[in-house]
Amino acid sequence: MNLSTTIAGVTFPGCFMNAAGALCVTREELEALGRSVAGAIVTKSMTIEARTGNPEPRYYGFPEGSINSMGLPNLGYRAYAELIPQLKRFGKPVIASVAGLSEEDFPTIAETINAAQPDLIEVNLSCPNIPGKPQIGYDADTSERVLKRVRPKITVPMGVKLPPYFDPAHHQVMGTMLGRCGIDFLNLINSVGNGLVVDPERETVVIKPKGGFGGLGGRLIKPVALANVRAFYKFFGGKMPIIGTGGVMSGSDAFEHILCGASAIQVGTVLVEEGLEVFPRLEAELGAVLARQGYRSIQDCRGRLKEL
Ligand code: ERO
Repeated sequence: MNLSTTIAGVTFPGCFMNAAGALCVTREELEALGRSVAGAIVTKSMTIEARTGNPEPRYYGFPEGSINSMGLPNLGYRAYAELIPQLKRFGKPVIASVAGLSEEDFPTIAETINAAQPDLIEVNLSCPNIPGKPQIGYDADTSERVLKRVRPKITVPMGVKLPPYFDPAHHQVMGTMLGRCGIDFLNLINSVGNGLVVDPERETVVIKPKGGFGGLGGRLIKPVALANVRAFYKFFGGKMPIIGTGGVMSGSDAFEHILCGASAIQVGTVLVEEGLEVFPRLEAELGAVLARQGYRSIQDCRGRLKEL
């Protein structure tokens, strides 16, 4: 089965890739992604200065998913700008994930990273884990200001990684705003922010930062992710490329994302839990589901979810 796909004119040899944050902070991790079956290399979201991130424990996996409060551990944007040309030698697209601790950081990072010419740039407006800093993506005015400052700095396809929204009114407001910002693709969704997981035996939280509050990922967030992929797919009339992220543990989960409108799939929790071997497994499983359902490619079934 041909699982290649296209996002904003860039061709990916396979539709599965890591979600920003999952096994993609260091040079070694990024090179391992390059050697793997992953269809792209996505960097950790980067800030101006290198960061060690929040205190540990800051990631916890449990049967239904995961909770994290990593706190943006990354090498700093200058290091990633140097790495990107080397990563491109693996012959698959490189997606640079740009974050920031203030509005000013975003255009600064974007300009230098764009000069390193990754294949695409993803602007992360949805980090839930920096104490005292709300997610930009929950404020449409701030999001618009940031995106309009970043847009002129970027010549490669520019996407936005959004948090989940839980009301059609918010999809409407954000979709309308994004339509004014010259966005080339969306990545939906980041983790479901500020969840709380409790260990009843120890009577404790399971991660240290922010009193145990953190971003939820994995199996339990799939319906929220699918709803956001579907809502934005419909808002843009199928014309906005979407990377579906959230709750993909199997090829069948990926198929559901594609039916809802995703063109490619990112995996976080399952990659952290299973390692790089997850990519051939997901490809085999998705290939089998597509064949069973009578589709010949991802494009064939993208968005074809039936309503009752
Ligand atoms: O804590 C983090 O580094 C982090 N965790 C997430 O679940 N999503 C993020 O976007 C993020 C940092 C940008």
